[in-house]
Amino acid sequence: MFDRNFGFLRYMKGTVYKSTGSWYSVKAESGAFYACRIKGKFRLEGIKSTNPIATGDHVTFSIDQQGDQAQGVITAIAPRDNYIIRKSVNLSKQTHIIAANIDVAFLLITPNNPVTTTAFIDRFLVTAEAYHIKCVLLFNKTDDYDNDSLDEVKYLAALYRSIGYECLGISAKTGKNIDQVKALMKNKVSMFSGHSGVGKSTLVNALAPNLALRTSEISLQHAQGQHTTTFAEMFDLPFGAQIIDTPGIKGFGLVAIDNHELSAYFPEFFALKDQCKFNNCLHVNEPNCAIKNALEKDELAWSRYKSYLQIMEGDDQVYRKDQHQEI
Ligand SMILES: Nc1nc2c(ncn2[C@@H]2O[C@H](COP(=O)(O)OP(=O)(O)O)[C@@H](O)[C@H]2O)c(=O)[nH]1
Ligand SMILES: [Mg+2]
Ligand SMILES: [Zn+2]
Repeated sequence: MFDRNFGFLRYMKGTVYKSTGSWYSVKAESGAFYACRIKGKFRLEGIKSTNPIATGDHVTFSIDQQGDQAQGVITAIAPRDNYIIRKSVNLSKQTHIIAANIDVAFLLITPNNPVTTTAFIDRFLVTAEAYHIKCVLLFNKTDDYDNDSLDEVKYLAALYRSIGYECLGISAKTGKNIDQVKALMKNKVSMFSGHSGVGKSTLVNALAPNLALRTSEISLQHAQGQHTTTFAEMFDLPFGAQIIDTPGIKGFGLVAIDNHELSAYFPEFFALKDQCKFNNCLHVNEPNCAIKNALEKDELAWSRYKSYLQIMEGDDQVYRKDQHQEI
């Protein structure tokens, strides 16, 4: 194809590693990075977004050679497997896409220092399910567990494994099972989440020394300030994996979940719901509810049901409809 000046216009495919709002750093299949702009409008089905292209997006771009400086123009964006959002700071109806095409979300959990509750874990898993992102639970600081913590983590790992979630006990400090984390990350785009203090930075450091990520180092107050917009950034790790760093964000942005949709994001509830008497059963007050029957027989965990009710009743502040907040 020729451009106006009869020079060759090269089209290339690449992945967005960084976005600043007007410029994008795109890594081409060749491995070279190009600074790119957007040309034209990108309409994305169903999303009112302040930013049409985000870190993790797969794009097509053309190269415009201007002297020594090769500049790219993004001309197309591939359909996303998934994306995570947060509500835009100023424009109430708009959302900001933080990142796209995440293969695995790792949730770091510690029983103590800090405490990670099942309510928090379940809220995270529900959001990951709603976003169609695979989730792995990493119980960190195993080197530091007393007997009670060990029992609790064993119980939780068995519970979440029975639902279908991969669980791994690790120590970012001693390196225990870090190779298994690497194996889970290989050839994939990963994201790490969890409360402040669970060991995210220590883990990233164990995976890739010298890569100082900003993960959650910026306070929420700062990140929500008027002129600060959160931009995620992707990094290559030396063992053939990518990590998406989301400064100031400890989890996902929230999707609005309808009460009738909610049990679809609890896989073990979803597996039973066809056996409820009413096909629109919310599993709360209805008779002959398969989920409540299973709970009575201890075939389902009460902690999961409690989380389900909390999310449904909106006790959980962040789960109001039409709100997109971080968790
Ligand atoms: N004993 C122990 N301490 C850890 C481990 N991982 C992290 N820590 C400590 O936990 C604290 C918080 O870790 P950090 O990586 O900053 O957590 P972040 O806020 O999630 O990034 C630091 O004092 C770490 O040294 C671990 O596997 N074992
Ligand atoms: Mg940190
Ligand atoms: Zn039911």
